[in-house]
Amino acid sequence: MALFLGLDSSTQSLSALVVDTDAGRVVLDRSLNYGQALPEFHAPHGFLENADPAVKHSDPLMWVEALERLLADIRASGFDLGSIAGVSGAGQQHGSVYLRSPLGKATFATDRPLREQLRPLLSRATSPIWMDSSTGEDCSAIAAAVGGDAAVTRISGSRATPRFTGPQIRKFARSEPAAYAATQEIHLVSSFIAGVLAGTSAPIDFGDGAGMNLLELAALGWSEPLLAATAPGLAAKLRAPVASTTRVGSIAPYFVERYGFRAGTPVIAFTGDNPSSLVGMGAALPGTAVVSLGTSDTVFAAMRQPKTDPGGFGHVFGNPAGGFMCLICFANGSLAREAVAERTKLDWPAFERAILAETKPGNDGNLMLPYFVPEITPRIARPEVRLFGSPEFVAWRAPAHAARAIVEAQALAMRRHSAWIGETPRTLLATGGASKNRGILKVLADVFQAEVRTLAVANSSALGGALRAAQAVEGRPFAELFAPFCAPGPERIAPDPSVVPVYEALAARYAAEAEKLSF
Ligand code: XUL
Repeated sequence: MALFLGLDSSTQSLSALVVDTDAGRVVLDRSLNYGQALPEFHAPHGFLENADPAVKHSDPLMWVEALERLLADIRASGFDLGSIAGVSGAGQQHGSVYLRSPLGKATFATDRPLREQLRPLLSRATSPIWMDSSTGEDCSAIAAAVGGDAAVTRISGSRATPRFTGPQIRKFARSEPAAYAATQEIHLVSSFIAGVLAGTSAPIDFGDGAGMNLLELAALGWSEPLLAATAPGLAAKLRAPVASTTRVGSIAPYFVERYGFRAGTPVIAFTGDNPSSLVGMGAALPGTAVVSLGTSDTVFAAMRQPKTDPGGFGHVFGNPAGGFMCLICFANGSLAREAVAERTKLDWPAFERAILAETKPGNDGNLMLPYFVPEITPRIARPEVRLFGSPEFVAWRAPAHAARAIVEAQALAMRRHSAWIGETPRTLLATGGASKNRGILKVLADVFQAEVRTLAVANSSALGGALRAAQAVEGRPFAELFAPFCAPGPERIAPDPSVVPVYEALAARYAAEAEKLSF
């Protein structure tokens, strides 16, 4: 029996998943929701309230307390953590933790909770997370200092992006210079949790490190010009980034004593939740793209070359299995689908029927621009919903056409903004809540002209952590691990080749209208 633990410290919850690689089975899958389990941290959705809607911070001690609570729950359930042969995991991307002395220098007494012992180490009480968009000024300054957006993209794989860590560090350094000067070590959520587990200053991996606007992709090291454009003395506060397969240490004595881990259990570098999901979906080899249909929608895929998006929307991150991955994030995902369902009074079965049985590809020329909230891709500053087509449709009196219109617009946006990758995926793996909806999957298949399949995996990011630990410790190739854990279900949703001309025409109309709104 070979058991490996994967953790996913995400925005709203912490998940733990254990795989038995000999048996090819998931033997434990548990989550803890911060809002429900830790009300004392006043973060019902994982982040703290702020008068400024652009500011989104979390308490990093909440993530640590969640770790302790979840491990305690697992132990109390009778699961022997001493049987774990390796640990890895993931964190929500871009969020950062600021320490006044390195984690590696701290020793933790086993008779007091970690949150108490870590509190004095924080040089910034709260952590900006990926939902924060308050750094527009810092993005402009970083871009200007290194020669413009194109230069930042060429170096780091993304243009200066408000939620990315570099602009967040810059804002901290200019608004709280004394606290910044007192900071000796800066972590991402991923390296912070790995460091706490291993009792060491765990380095940041290439997967998550690429979401900082600080990593030079070509050299896989911190970029001198970007460090200089971001904040003074930053290089000294970051450890050199490492490959995601790196063993960062062994489980700290604290966790051996308190939770029964075996002394010496290897801790493998943690990565970002999306790079980890790429592994957990079995999509770490080029040729398969993942469409994740969640609160926001994301499209990601492994890449053969670290190619950047000339349009400035896509990101390039390190692929934990080696090489690179791309990711494109759309803010109007489920939120927008829900808004249309509500407005048309269609429940989900009716929404699915509307697409599959009551309308046809191209939607009789009806088109929607569905920006119910400000959009990241394309950049739309204010909510903006526009309808073009028949008078009935434009007046919101054609519910079935409205259902197809939102989904076609989303699929067309995904296709348009992932075209820069330069590879037409043969298969799309769909995940997330809305991937249960056959109508949405059929539109994706037709628009992308790719077969769409779904997986049974729910916690793909935690699963990715467990598989990465197994790969690093046992040396098993990923392909061997993917077979039992990431096999797609039997259903295959095939594209209809006869609709290609219809979607070529609609894609052109969608692009022209979206262009008029974006900045
Ligand atoms: C990706 C991103 C989000 C977070 C969510 O760039 O910002 O997907 O990783 O946890």
